[in-house]
Amino acid sequence: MALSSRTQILFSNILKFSSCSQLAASNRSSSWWSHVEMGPPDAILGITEAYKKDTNPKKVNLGAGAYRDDNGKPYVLPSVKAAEQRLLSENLDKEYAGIAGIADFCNAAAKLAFKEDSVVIKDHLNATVQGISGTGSLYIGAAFLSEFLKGTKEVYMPNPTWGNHIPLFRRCGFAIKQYRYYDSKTCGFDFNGALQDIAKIPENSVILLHACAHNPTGVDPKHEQWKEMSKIIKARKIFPFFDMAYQGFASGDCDKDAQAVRMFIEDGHRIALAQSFAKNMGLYGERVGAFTVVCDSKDEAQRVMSQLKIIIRPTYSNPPVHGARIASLVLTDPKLNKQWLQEVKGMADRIIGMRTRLHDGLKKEGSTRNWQHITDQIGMFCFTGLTQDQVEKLTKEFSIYLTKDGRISVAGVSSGNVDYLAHAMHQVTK
Ligand code: PGU
Repeated sequence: MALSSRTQILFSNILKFSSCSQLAASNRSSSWWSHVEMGPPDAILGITEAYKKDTNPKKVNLGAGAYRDDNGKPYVLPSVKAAEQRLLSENLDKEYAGIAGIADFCNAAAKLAFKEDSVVIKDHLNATVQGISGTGSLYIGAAFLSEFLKGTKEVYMPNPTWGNHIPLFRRCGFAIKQYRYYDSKTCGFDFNGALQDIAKIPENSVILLHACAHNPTGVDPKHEQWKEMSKIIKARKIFPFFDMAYQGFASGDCDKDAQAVRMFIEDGHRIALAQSFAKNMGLYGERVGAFTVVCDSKDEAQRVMSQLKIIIRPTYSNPPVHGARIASLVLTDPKLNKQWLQEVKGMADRIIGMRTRLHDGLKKEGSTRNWQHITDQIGMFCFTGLTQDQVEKLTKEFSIYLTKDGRISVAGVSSGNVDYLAHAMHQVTK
């Protein structure tokens, strides 16, 4: 039966349309995402993924910096558990926090960093917001500086630094530069190199400083060296941004570990500060942190605060409440606070003990190399000096997982694996 001419036109239009859309589909190789390439695994968190797949019962994960107890198990701090139980009994609601987070938490975090009697706290010079742990706090900070610091849009980072600093600042529009930090000959701080490089940093650039327990090297400037750095950073009009992810983990004492931050304030710097409670409260997955800009006046701090909120609002609207409520209670309840400070010291001391046992174990194995840096370095990490080949061997032959740069998380070393680690390290370095 012949089709009417109108129906014929309709059919031919449908055919034309469908061949057009086939063409469009073939132009984009049939999928919206066919051009998306496989990205590399994360240099730190990718290690944990590889470790989980390994079936060797002797496997050891020294990749990500996460504290383990001496049985190799994740550690929920008793002070944190007690705070959590108290919060549960209070039957709190789950309403949104404000954009800047829980105010009591922000105040307590700032006091932990600057100390209660600091001019920052007494004169209300701080604009402090709750952040999504250390990373989210750094990100809000980098976004704020990118928008409001009238400067070079260059950030100078220690070489080396925590791997994630680089893409984080880059995404916020900064050009990434470095200053000398680690001296592989001495396995220590390259003080002269750092000073020379800082002296060349253009005015109004940002310098990123690890407040304590430098990651990945475990090497911190000494008090007098910080003093010199503070002087030159001030003279050159460079903006200091402190990343304090390990307060308490370097010396076991939260006040001592804040000495660089407090010294810069005493020296008249206006700083930015990112804090994390992942490590010192073991609140890793709860994502508790804070970001502070220290301002010239209370009024300026309020204006800065308003802009931080404007950045946060479209980013994640407002931060999660549970972890910040825990941290707030642990920081403000005198009994819980005292208990927590002891627990932080306990974690730091266990790590220091493991450094000695690893060092002695290598000697017992017969290693003639100088391993003194294992005990000299501080904080969660040891920058072993192992080459990439040696790291690969450790992983392939002994199922010991660590980052390619030879960094081990000493927080993952325990009585049960320290001898095995010493043996394996000797085997790949002898
Ligand atoms: N800043 C530094 C210097 C860090 O080492 C880390 C964590 C952070 C900030 C961010 O930690 P938050 O968990 O966001 O508070 N570095 C660890 C943990 C694993 C990772 O890379 O995130 C590490 O192993 O280097």
